[in-house]
Amino acid sequence: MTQESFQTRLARLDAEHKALITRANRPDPAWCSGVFERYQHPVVTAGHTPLFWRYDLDPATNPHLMERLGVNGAFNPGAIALNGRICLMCRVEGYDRKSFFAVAESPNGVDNFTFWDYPVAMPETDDPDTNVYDMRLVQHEDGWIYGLFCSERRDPKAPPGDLSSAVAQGGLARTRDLKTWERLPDLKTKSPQQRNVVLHPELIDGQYAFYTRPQDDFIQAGSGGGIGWGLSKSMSPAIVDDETVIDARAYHTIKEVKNGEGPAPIKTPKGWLHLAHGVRGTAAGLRYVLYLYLSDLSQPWKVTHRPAGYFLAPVGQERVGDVSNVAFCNGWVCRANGDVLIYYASSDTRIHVATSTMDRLLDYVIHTPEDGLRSAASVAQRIELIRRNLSRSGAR
Ligand code: M1P
Repeated sequence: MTQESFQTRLARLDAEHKALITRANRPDPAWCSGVFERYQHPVVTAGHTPLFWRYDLDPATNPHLMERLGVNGAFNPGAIALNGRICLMCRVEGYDRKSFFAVAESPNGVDNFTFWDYPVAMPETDDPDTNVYDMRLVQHEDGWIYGLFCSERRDPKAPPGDLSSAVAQGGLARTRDLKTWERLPDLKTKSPQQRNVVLHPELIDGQYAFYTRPQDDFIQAGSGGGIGWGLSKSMSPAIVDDETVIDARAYHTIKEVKNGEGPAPIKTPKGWLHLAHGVRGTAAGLRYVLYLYLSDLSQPWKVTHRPAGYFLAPVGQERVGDVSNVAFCNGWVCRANGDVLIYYASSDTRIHVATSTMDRLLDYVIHTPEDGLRSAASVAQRIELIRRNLSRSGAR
């Protein structure tokens, strides 16, 4: 077989990469829920990572221009507006299955995402992480930008032949610029496992407040009842002695197997707006969807509104990927004009944006009825809606 020359192949790869990262992205006209817009293309994929991260570009050491350090996926990003740009702290996963953090920035938040030249070199603790992922970026009122992420290590209690059992803990770090990071000790709680740990952006009675996800096992929530809440006197070390479940799992709902706080909640005039993921079991495996809830402004641990069901579920090609049937979100940005950019990943593979406004999201969260937890209650809700619609003059 004839092979392209090094230079021809490099020029082609370069052109394809440039075309991908500069491709315009518009709302998908076929999607019309009224709650949010979906977009035609993912905003960040493995293909967006620079060629110089993946290929040795020296013809002397890589004459076949082989992809030596491939990238498998880019997903589950934290998000923040910084210096007028939208920055996504992406979970980039190499072919070697290790995840790391890297910033992709865009001028408008919907296209033209470009990775910074270098990924984040996150400092380790004395007990090095095997894998780090799913960073929440929180601009805290104390002035720091905190990064909260899952730090995963092999279970020290696993028998020698068990190379899968792992322990997940809440990794913590802080920065001013997303480039230089100070690693803090992992969050301490009484739960054997922690994932989806999020920092509340404001102090509560002078203490740091955490959303947690107490869990018995690496995958299974076990006795872990849902999204927890707890306070710590400091961030270094951060110690939560008491976790109270504020958003519980429930039988036959979208969050019956487990749930987890997404990004840090957004402060609105009506309360704290939260985005979370819920997981249910199906014959085809777990299904991850996103939901919203609202909590009290001065007592954020008190949930005031819980719309039933999901707000966003994976559709079409989003349903397929390394871990199929997953929508996951740990990053969103609320602009000063009330526009909200929601960065969700599909199937642990790629990143999408959904756009909405604070007004629409509050309308959705406040006026969508709660889950009645029984078919009969759901039918009653629907009949009530149908009656109101049909009794309107002009209705059919
Ligand atoms: O594979 C789906 C998700 O699984 C985990 O989320 P959770 O802890 O809620 O089960 C995480 O590994 C997440 O990164 C992943 O997207």
